[in-house]
Amino acid sequence: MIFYPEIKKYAENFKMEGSVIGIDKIENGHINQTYVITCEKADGSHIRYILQTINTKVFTDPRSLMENIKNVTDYLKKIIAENGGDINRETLTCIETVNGDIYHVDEEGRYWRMYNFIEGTTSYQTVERPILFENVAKAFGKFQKQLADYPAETLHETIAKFHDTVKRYHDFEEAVKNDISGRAKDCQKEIEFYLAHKDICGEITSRIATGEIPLRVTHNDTKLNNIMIDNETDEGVCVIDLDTVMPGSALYDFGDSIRFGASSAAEDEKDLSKVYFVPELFEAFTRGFLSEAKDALNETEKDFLPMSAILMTLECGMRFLGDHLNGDVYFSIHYENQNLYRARTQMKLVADMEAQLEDMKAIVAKYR
Ligand code: ADP
Ligand code: GN1
Ligand code: MG
Repeated sequence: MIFYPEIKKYAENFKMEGSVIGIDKIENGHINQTYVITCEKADGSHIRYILQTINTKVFTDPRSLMENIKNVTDYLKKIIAENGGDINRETLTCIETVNGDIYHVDEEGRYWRMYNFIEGTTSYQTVERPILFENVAKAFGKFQKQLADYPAETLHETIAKFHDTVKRYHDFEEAVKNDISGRAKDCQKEIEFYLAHKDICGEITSRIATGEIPLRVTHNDTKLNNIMIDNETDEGVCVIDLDTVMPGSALYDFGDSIRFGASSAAEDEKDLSKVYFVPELFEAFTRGFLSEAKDALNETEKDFLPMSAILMTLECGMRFLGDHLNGDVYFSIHYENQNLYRARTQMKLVADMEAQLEDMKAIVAKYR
């Protein structure tokens, strides 16, 4: 365990049990800074917490964001308790500050928050076994069901037009046009690929506009490492990273999970021969998701499940490439050109899924 001594004083603003004996950093998220705080209690036992700084470049209204998370997790606790579940494990708990607040603002204006650590679980970076992915699908499907009656009008929109793929396309075009980092000349092939997909960007948004696809309370960032999976049972225990819970389409959650989880390789794999769409994983996820969500979804939503996977992957790829062109200002990178590598894997996956669209539709037909 590496101790980050400068972090201790921020942790100590929260009501923890025991005293801090260790601090680790978790590097797998692209947005927030995440630390694991280990405390020792008077009886010698240990308890862990998650301490995060909220990325205020991405979430410009952290107060509203934390209000959403507090209200959503309190609501989930009620539903979980009614169903005989474990409220301390099946959803996040916001730990209060010593002043009774849900976040702490430090001397530099950074926002900190603390959650309970979900013990006995793992957040996976790739699907190691198909059953894991089927269970993840069930957990995300269940999450949507639990929030089906949540008063959506009380939720703040933490990032406007988050999955508006048409807007994302225009942002990407801007990044290409401005080329502020001078990198466009080295990624012409990639730029052309994304620009050539303009026509499909509106497939979901246009149907939300007509009401064919309804808005629901959704998670909007359903990647595999945003769910904690039980080490013993492989069940999806707790959906985390609730920053983007807001009104959206169920298709965003389905599509984004496929984007990340139905890939053979890591999101930034450099060797594209190792990156391909895995239909068996698509099937496992579809089976799990529809087993939970089938009755709640309408026919148009079911029709567009395969397309949502293409669109969410395309959108994320445009965001990665746009960020590369903008000089890596949004997604954390750990080495040079990481966003370009990420954009390339998304291209490969989009192309694979386009080639297999009919097969994907046949899989959905089996379970819908
Ligand atoms: P980001 O927005 O940067 O992705 P996350 O909230 O997803 O931040 O946290 C990053 C990682 O930290 C997660 O992928 C997971 O591995 C771990 N993590 C976050 N919250 C918890 C928690 N409550 N218990 C255990 N691990 C957690
Ligand atoms: C970010 O926060 P994290 O790492 O779970 C991003 C998602 C992207 C994802 C790509 C708020 O998710 O939208 O799909 O990276 N989150 C935000 O890996 O922009
Ligand atoms: Mg995350």
